[in-house]
Amino acid sequence: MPQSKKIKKMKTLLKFMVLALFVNTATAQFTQEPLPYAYDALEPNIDAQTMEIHFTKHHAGYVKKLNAALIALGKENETDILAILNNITSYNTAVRNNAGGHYNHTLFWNILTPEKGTQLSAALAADINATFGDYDTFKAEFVKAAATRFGSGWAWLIVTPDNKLAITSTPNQDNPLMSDAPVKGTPILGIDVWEHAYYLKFQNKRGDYLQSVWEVINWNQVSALYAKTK
Ligand code: MN3
Repeated sequence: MPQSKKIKKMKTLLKFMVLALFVNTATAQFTQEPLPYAYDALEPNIDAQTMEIHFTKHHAGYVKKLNAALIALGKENETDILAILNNITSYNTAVRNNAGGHYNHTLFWNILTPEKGTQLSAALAADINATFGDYDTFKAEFVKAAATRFGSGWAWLIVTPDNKLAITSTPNQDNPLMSDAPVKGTPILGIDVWEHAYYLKFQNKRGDYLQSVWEVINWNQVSALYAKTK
């Protein structure tokens, strides 16, 4: 092989190596955990088509766009979603919306279950009674917060920094972990009230969706998050 051809070959190889290195560094890190149940597992409360679109299009889209937004900022090595949320005002809107979207949906999938008869722990039940009066009042206040959230957003049960339970709601993909949240705290329950969460089955009847989704909440998991947070 002539010398010039050898050099050309080496140059091409080098180009590929540099490209591979670049592609490797610019692959951001956030990924979707698998859904902990089948798309149709929450039927009839949440229909299979809604679950599938919600998981594979909406949530997947937030993850993809979060990674792209971090790469665009040269922050593709950031791997801690909580650190990002806690410092959200130092990022742009793309990171805000998509980091929120990723965190919120990951929580949402995990506090739902097809399992019947999950239970509030004694400690969480006692705190709910002490904070809201009784369980029915708690449910009514939560559903009201979710129903009256104007436009797209979320309703939350949180543990505040002073260790108290509180109900709050946020617009868009914001959440109470964000540094500029009006009511701050760690979510132990979050319900998605974006129309994409219910419109196929419930159309404009958000109230019917809220009653329905309430029946598939995993109270064991909410109680475990409460125990971990308190
Ligand atoms: Mn959603």
